[in-house]
Amino acid sequence: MTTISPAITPELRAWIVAQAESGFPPEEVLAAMRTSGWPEEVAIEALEVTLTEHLQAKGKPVPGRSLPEPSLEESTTRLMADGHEVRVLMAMALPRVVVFGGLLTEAECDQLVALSRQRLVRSETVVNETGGSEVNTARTSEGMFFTRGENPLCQRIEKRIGALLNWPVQNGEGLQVLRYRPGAEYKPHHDYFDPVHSGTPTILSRGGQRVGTLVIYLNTPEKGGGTTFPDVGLEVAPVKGNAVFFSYHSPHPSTKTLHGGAPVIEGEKWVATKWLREREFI
Ligand code: PD2
Ligand code: ZN
Repeated sequence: MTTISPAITPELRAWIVAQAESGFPPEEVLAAMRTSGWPEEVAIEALEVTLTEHLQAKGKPVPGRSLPEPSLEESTTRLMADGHEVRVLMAMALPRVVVFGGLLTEAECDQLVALSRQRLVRSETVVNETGGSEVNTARTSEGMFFTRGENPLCQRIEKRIGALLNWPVQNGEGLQVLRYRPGAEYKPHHDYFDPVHSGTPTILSRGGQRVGTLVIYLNTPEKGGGTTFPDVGLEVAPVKGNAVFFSYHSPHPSTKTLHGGAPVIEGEKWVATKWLREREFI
């Protein structure tokens, strides 16, 4: 994972973790750092970065960190998102999964497909060592990325997603559109970036970790193409205009967010994916 400040040496990191594990509260660790001459701002950043990384690496939630989440306390059946009514079809606690009905209208789905069709190229996946991307047999779809706010349709959809999931529009990556032809699939994977890989710091420098995913179905395939969550035996049916949302508080399998796109058996499958980052995505 990233080490933003060069001041955080491996020795300092180990010392901070040891203090925390011995039960010293962060204020006392901070006071000790101040006494040994660390400027307050540098000490706070070192503490924050080190303890966040330590908790994340252990798959534990980071206190005070919020996640994208629909306001289901307002209603468990329908929500208003930027003036658009969305149905809640299913909600699950672990993994945190919520399935929405009617997130996009039929016309919006068709427009998104029309705007992306000519720009599709064979999908690539992240190369762990470098943070770059390459073609991979685990993902046999074709895809393209819109930049955030690229056109009025993207702007409208992004605003709706931001309102639905209570997450800043700026923290979202641009919408990605994927087309799967018969036989194409996306083998089970996690959407977060694994901290152990050497390419991860480069990816995280653009807005931190991914903390949530929204896959929107832009058509209804004839057969196959569900979104699967193998850890819990869940399969979400791909229905035009509907969407599946899931969030993950840390980049760890304990979030049970392993998921895949099952092979399309008949017809095509089109989806738009919105990934949500911790901070502004640049
Ligand atoms: O198309 C899907 O169902 C799917 C499955 C798994 C999409 C993604 N992951 C993704 O875009 O991350
Ligand atoms: Zn995925």
